[in-house]
Amino acid sequence: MRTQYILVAILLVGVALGPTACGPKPLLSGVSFNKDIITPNADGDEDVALVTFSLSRSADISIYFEDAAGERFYFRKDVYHGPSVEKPYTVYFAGVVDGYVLPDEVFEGFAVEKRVLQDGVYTWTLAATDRQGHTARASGTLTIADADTSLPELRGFSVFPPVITPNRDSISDRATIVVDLKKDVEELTVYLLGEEDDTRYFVQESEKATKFSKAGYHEFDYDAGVDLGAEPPPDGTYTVIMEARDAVGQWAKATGEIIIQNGGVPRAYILNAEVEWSGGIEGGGPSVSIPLGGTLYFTLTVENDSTVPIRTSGPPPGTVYDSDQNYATLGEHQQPGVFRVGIHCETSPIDHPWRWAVGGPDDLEEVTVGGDTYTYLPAGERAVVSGGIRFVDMVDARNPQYCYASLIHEDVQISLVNYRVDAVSVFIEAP
Ligand SMILES: [Ca+2]
Ligand SMILES: [Ca+2]
Repeated sequence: MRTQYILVAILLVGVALGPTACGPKPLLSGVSFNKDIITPNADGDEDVALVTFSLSRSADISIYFEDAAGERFYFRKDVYHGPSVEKPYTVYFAGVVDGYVLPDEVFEGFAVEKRVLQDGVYTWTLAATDRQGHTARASGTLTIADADTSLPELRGFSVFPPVITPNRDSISDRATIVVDLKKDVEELTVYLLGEEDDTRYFVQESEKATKFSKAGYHEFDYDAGVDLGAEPPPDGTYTVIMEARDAVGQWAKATGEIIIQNGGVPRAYILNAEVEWSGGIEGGGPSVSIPLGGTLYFTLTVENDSTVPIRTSGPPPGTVYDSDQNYATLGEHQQPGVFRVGIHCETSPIDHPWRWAVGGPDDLEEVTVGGDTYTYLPAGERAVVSGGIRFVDMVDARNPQYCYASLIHEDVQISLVNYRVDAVSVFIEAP
């Protein structure tokens, strides 16, 4: 306790003596602009001025410009600096200050964050305020000429739809972000910013007519990363931020909002890669022999091993196909984003002609989106799927033949682990 009092006392004495210890040395010294005119137009000629100053102790630094009417434009505002110990501070000024709006000027849907000064003569001021509130200033004159004042306007910025469910079921998985950019820029970026932390999720631009960073119509397709198998940002509300920076250093910024719901990468498996085929011969390997006109039955379990529901479509488990039928002849066409169990045999004329939903009515839940109803196996759930193929024809040249099961994510992929699982040799007995 006593030690602490002594320490505090020493600190107080130190602060009190501080200025005296530094002697008469001024807070701010050696302030200069190395040019009295600049032409900020990114032509590489007289575009920037070098500002130099020294600080004898730490202070907040502001650098601003005032036009003939006394309006003030900030280049730096209250930026903390420690004392310049060995050499002075230097900073380049390219004519760009905090965004401002001219009389009668209206920007719709975007803001100008950084903007070049209009041509004219300005009084610059560099002000330093130390911890005790003492302020020292230096000022001079700078002329701005031939400034490239055209702005990288972000007109018509929009994000659509406002809610996405990035989970590869092909239902509202993606958003489109568009803008009409009014000037060639050095950089055009779009990212999402969450409410919880400052993680930025960057959005890639689609390949469209307008070259990247050129003036014109730009479109960004946002899939939350799931197309590449990455986990999307956590469900929640995000600010969509577009920023354009031109060669002069001007910044424009547009913001929108997007809500991510039910996001995640779907992963489903045929449990243990096991299929139970009817009529398997004990000890003789997985083979079956069925008379022409007889039915090959299978049973397997599908596991949704992900945090998102997986979408599926009919026909339901229990359906028995004739071998010359397929899912399309039953009116159960392929749909992008749908998971189905498929059976394929070596003599099948099309890929996995016989397909089934990954669960029955008791296993699945229905979700209605925009008036359409879709069916899902919930996250973490399992369902038993069975079905049959009645062999109404046979190919003599391939008898017996191998058949196998796959779990198909239609128009997306069949992951290797789910492809051609647990083959069975099927012999069809001719009459
Ligand atoms: Ca220039
Ligand atoms: Ca979706």
